[in-house]
Amino acid sequence: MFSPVTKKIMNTKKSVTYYKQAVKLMPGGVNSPVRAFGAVGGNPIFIDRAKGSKVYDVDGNSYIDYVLSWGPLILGHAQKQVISIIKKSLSRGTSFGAPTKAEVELSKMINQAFPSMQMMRLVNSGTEATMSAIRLARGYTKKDKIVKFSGCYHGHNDSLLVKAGSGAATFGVPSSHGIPRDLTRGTIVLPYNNIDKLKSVIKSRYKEIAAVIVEPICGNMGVVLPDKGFLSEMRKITRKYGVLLIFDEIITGFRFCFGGAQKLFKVKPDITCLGKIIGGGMPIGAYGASKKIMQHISPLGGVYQAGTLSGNPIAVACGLKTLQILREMDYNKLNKLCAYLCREITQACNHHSMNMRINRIGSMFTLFFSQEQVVDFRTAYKADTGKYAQYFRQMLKAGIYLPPSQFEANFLSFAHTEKDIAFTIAAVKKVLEKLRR
Ligand code: KE4
Repeated sequence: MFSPVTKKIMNTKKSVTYYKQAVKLMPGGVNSPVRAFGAVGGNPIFIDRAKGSKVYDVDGNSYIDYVLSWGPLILGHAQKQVISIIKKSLSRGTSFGAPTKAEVELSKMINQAFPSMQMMRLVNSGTEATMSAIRLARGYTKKDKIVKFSGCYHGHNDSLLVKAGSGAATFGVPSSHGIPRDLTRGTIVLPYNNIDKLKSVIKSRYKEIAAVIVEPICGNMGVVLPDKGFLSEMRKITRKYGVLLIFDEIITGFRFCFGGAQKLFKVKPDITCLGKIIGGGMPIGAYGASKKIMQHISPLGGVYQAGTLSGNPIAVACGLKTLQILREMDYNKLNKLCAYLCREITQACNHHSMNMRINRIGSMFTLFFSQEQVVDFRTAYKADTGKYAQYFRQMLKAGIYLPPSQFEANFLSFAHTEKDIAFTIAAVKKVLEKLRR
């Protein structure tokens, strides 16, 4: 393989040692598949600690971090006030299994930013949030079918780990072993950004369809933006035919404003799912809707959902402090810094006549190794993942920690400095020079 372009990473011997032990104990040596570096090759580095925009591996190497734990660390790692509130909260106990004041405060804060969430439930992960939202939609409408879009990921719920089956608009096929076909038959998978297809399926099958679930801005096929009118037309057709609209804002919630895509695009979903940033790096998820819909959730209604650690005091304290700080932050400054980085990367790509595309919104972006505009899963899938893997490995050696998959989003935090961005741009230029040869 290429020699390091900017020798920054001394060695990763301890990561290799831990990895050899880890693979004997955990599938792939990890607790979530994408962390295994399967898509980019090589062994994962083991992180020892993090601060601000950087992570430090067990061998003492430092990396500018664009993964940020897949989105939650928008304030940067180990933010002083956040750590202090966690310590304070810890001293009062870790979990009570009973309601607390902080859950009221966090729910109020979320409701201020997401008025469509008149009522909500705090849960422990994004997967739990979307799983509960689907069950709520089915219970509320008394209908069973769910529409999702290929390339959108909503966590590992059986009903949603589905790929387009033959005759895509008929029923979905499990995209994982261990899921009975009966659990995916109720899921219709359509192409993202194809409003005509969605309209025709809803017009013909609205009597069976409980809800449409969508990442209003995709992060899980890489960043893919909704075409102009896609979300507003989706809202119109679902409202007209009595189909609920679920926005999965687990990535987008509080990512580019003190609200979500529903605020940016002025499209109000029936149910919203949140996660990641609202926990500030601690395990959390949330789903919410109008009072009328949420009244169907137990103990008020017949849709059951529960959780031992739901609304956990430490996670809630961390999330509440994160949102309190975010409410005062200048998102424009962060978004502009990301725009500058992406402009410079684009210029570097053009300089080297590299076939690459960048999709960006706010402080999240994906660099696709593709000459084609990426507007859905079909076009995303054409990207040169082999080239991405080389780019990833060279950038890692240069001290830049990118998502270990072409089909993920890069994130900036408020802790990323202009110096970090300049260092990153210099590394990109050197790596692209190398890749061109
Ligand atoms: P969790 O269950 O992982 O907290 O959330 C699932 C989920 C739901 N909806 C969206 C839009 C998501 O992006 C996610 C999780 N995102 C992935 C990364 N794209 C988490 C990383 C991982 O799986 O390790």
